[in-house]
Amino acid sequence: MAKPVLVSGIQPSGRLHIGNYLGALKNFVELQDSGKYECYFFIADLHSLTEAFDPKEKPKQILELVADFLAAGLNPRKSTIFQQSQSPSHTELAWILGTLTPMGDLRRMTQFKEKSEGEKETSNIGLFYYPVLMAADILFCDAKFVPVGHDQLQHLELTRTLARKFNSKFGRTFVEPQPLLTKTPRVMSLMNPEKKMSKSQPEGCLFLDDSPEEIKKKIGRAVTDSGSEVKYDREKKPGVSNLLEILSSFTGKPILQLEKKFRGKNYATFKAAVAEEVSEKLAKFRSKKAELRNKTSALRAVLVKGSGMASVAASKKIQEAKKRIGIAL
Ligand code: LTN
Repeated sequence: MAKPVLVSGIQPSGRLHIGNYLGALKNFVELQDSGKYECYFFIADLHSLTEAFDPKEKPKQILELVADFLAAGLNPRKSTIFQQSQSPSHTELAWILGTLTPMGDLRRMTQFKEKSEGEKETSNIGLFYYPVLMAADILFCDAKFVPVGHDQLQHLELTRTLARKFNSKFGRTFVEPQPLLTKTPRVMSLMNPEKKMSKSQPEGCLFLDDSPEEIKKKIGRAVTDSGSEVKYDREKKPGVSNLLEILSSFTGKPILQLEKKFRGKNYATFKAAVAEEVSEKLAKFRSKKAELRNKTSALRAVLVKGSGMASVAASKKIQEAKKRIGIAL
């Protein structure tokens, strides 16, 4: 029996932080290495054009993300690693799916509402159309599973609806995908634990390739809460809880066990332990990334090969869809 297909993507829009790693990349590697799936992982460069960007930075961001993929453990011999824009059938499929998508469905999308807030008429159409392109990313390869965070569930639901709609209108063509939710909850900013960790506030953000000194400094300065106990309480102790959550994700140990371990210890001791664990767990990533960073031709080669493979699958699928619709003569 053929293995079920799995697909996911990340936008190339700057350095990855531990939230991206724990919420996505770490999981991608585990799924790949489980050997249970035929995996596609891609650089969602077309999606990344919906936000402000500098064309001089874009190539660096793309290659940087490939290096992140490989340094984290994705392997082009096990997974198809590709660049979205290098598979033209993706956008073609998105057009067709768009003709089945009610405007109201896209207007209701939480991500669209948030990103177009206050600029209803000037925000770009790409932001509005984003979920349809995402549906094409998933449907082109008959993916059964899509590892995503909670914030993408609504987009995945639309993908399922579009697959169903197309199939019932034109005949069975697409597989209805299911989300594979990652266990990790939201990683919050070290400086403001009520807000999601984000690269736009670098002091509160642990980047994957931060040096051990930077990690130590940032965690040392992390906001803690009143009191002195290392206890998990998202409401009353958001700062400490966030650090416990991070420590738990990196060690795989339950929060309860960690609370016990740090009972009677002060915040400084706790923070030092978190910093040490995080920088040790990222040591392998750091050195692999440093090694890969300047090998741009090898990184390019990975994308060229993967994109070729993805293009073949996508153009087969678009051909099938066109036949169903009646435009392939
Ligand atoms: N929207 C996603 C990235 C993304 C994606 C996809 C994920 C684009 N296309 C298809 C899974 C499947 C994000 O920003 N997290």
